[in-house]
Amino acid sequence: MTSSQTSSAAETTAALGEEQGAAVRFPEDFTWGASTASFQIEGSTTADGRGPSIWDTFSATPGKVLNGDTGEPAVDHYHRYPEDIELARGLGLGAYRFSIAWPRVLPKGSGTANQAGLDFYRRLIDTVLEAGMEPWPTLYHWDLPQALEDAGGWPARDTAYRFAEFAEVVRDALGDRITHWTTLNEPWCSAFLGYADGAHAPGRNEPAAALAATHHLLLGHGLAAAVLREGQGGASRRVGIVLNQTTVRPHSTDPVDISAVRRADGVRNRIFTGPLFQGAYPVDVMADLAHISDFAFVRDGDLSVISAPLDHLGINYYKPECVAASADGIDPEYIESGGDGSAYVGCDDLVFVRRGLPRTDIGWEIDATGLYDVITRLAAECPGVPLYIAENGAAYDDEVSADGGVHDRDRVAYIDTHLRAVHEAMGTGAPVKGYFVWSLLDNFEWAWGYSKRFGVIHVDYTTQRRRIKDSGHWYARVAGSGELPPVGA
Ligand code: IFM
Repeated sequence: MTSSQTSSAAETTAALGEEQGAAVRFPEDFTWGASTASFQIEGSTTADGRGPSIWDTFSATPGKVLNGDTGEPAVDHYHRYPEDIELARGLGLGAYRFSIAWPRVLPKGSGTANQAGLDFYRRLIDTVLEAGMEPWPTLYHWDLPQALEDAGGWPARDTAYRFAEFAEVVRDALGDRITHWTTLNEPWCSAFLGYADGAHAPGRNEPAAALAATHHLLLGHGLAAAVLREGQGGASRRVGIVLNQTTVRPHSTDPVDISAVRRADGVRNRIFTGPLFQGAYPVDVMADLAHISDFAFVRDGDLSVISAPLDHLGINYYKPECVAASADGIDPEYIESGGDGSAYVGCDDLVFVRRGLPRTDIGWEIDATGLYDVITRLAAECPGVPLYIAENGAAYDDEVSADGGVHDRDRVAYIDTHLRAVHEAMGTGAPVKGYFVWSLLDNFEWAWGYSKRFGVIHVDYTTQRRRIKDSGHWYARVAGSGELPPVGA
């Protein structure tokens, strides 16, 4: 590779390399946690009054999810949460991040709350607290009530108001037990994978709708954040959002590739950070997308609701992207097909390129310098806001060995390298306050079904038996000591 961006990545790698091999210490008050999400682990999709979500509908549609997998029974966390929280406690974690299924609480998305659904989350939260961990709920991790999709979904403005209604119900029922709240997880996926690319629920291929969905997700975030800050205890609540920003690198130094990066970065990153941190959609992004949407969905006052200051910002990071203006001269083997390309609305002419780096078993290239770049960029864009790595981890085809263990050395190496990148970014002054590994448990990996395992705890999907993987034992040592051991130790 000959790109300038690649050489900047190499420089960063060299910088990270200064720490490779050495023990690395994190601050005493650093939060060590693990993340999960409701639809991916709970199962019991019709129990106790839960209504259908878009993922129930989507996964029941032939051809949408690999092997026809659905959210049933997932890893039966709905019943096995005491065991799962006990396992997390045993790893010595300080925090457990999970999401609250909107259709369990408001089966039709709006209206009468389902007490049994709220009771489940109260029991879960109490169990987390009793285990000495801090519960970190996310209000929306993609399981939109189907009734709201039937009414238009996120492209419809009303959904943002229904989300604020959901936030109010949850706040009133559970607000006395929670400090750190997250409104949305990865709104890019909800908007662009769900409404443009169609690989995620609800599976629509409507670029203009994806842009409207983006705005209404952000508006929903702003409205819900305000609701969470109101009422008794509101002043002590910390409210944030989790974004999956990534570094977009150019395939070469050719100005056309640099321009390709500007466009892809616009619809992946800046379409969110502009409204959130500057109270405006970037002018160049709106110009790039003018042939798709006139952004008339933005109404007076929306942007000030969206840009209310955050108490914390979550970063989910797995891989960087690399784009080229055209496929000319690129080995076809390196051209991504079936990747996220069609989710980059307005970028259909661009080519997403692999750089020939090692990949995890979901096919994602491993490059921790991308995480360093995302952290340092966001630290500069929203100065002073505490940052949390809300998800980071790797999918590998784990097997249970004859000795009963799961020896997932590749996952340990992935997490270790990325934690070193976090530490390096902190060395530049980035206020990273915690790290949540994705994921506590193997689970339903969306369109991949159960075929991709991200957990630091293995789940046998036939028996539901849990086994802590080597990565789980390793992560427990890191969390317990606050220190990354020297590589190879
Ligand atoms: O499993 C997902 C999670 O739900 C959201 N972030 C990325 C993970 C891995 O794909």
